[in-house]
Amino acid sequence: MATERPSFELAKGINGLDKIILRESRNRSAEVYLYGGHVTSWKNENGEELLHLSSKAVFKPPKPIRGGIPLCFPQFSNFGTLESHGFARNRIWEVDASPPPLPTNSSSNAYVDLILRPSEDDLKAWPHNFEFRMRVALGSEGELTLTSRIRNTNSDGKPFTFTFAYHTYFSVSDISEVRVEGLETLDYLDNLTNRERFTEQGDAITFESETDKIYLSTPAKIAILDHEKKRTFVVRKDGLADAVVWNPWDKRSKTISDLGDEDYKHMLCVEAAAIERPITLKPGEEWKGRLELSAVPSSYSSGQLDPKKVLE
Ligand code: TA6
Repeated sequence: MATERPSFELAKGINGLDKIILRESRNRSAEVYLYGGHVTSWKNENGEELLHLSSKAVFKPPKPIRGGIPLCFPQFSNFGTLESHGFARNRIWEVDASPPPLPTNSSSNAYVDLILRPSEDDLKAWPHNFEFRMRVALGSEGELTLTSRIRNTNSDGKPFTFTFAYHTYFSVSDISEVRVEGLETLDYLDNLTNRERFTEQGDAITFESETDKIYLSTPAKIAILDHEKKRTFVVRKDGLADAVVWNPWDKRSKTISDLGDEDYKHMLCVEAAAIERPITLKPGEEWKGRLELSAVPSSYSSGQLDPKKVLE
């Protein structure tokens, strides 16, 4: 259990925006912008960046930052009447100096607690009082954990309902050489065909064209195998039933102004999410959604790119 006080640095990032830097032993680090409560960097002991940040990312409100880990709340995509992916990703968050206790298994004290509360304007668009607390922690093994706690603080007795995603952009060496394991045989909604429902066939998921799928009722662990880098990302999630897999590929990339034309080759979004069954909270109730990311050498599974061993 971490008993020490959190250890982080507050610094100025791009365009003078405030950012938090977390450092762990052996060069490992992570960066979080208060703008969006947005993790923009996660580096391993060799200083290698593990998240993809768009080569054309715009660090200028109100444009959300393209890459890293945007937070989709209170709405995923256009599942509702709000702006796409909700407003949490383009609001200024604050450091939460006295969060309610949150037990952790890590001995690391490289973490920060952030909080978002709605502004008057937010309340006009979405008339619900909430407290969205998020802890970003860099563990002693280099794992990155994001724990979100969302509480209904309405005083009018009304419940509210939301959808949510950690829209994580992983950095991969070559998208054509990447496989995702853990989602095979599951049902998904295909965003490219009006969210028609299909069942995934075959083995691991590989990529050779635009992909935008919402996998439903997914397991707690998903592996992303980067053959060229001999690296496996392991996504562990809790409270987040669904998983979105997105790569815009070449044509669609050209329609996204803040994404470089070639970026799609080096990124893959695998997003722990709650979409199919939105979360409803009564006043006073709190929801928790946890994401843990680790990056392990694929040799970790005895020299083979064998995700089953990682997933077991
Ligand atoms: O999570 C996949 C997705 O919803 C795609 O449909 C795609 O539009 C992507 O997110 C990016 O959305 P954004 O609003 O950041 O351009």
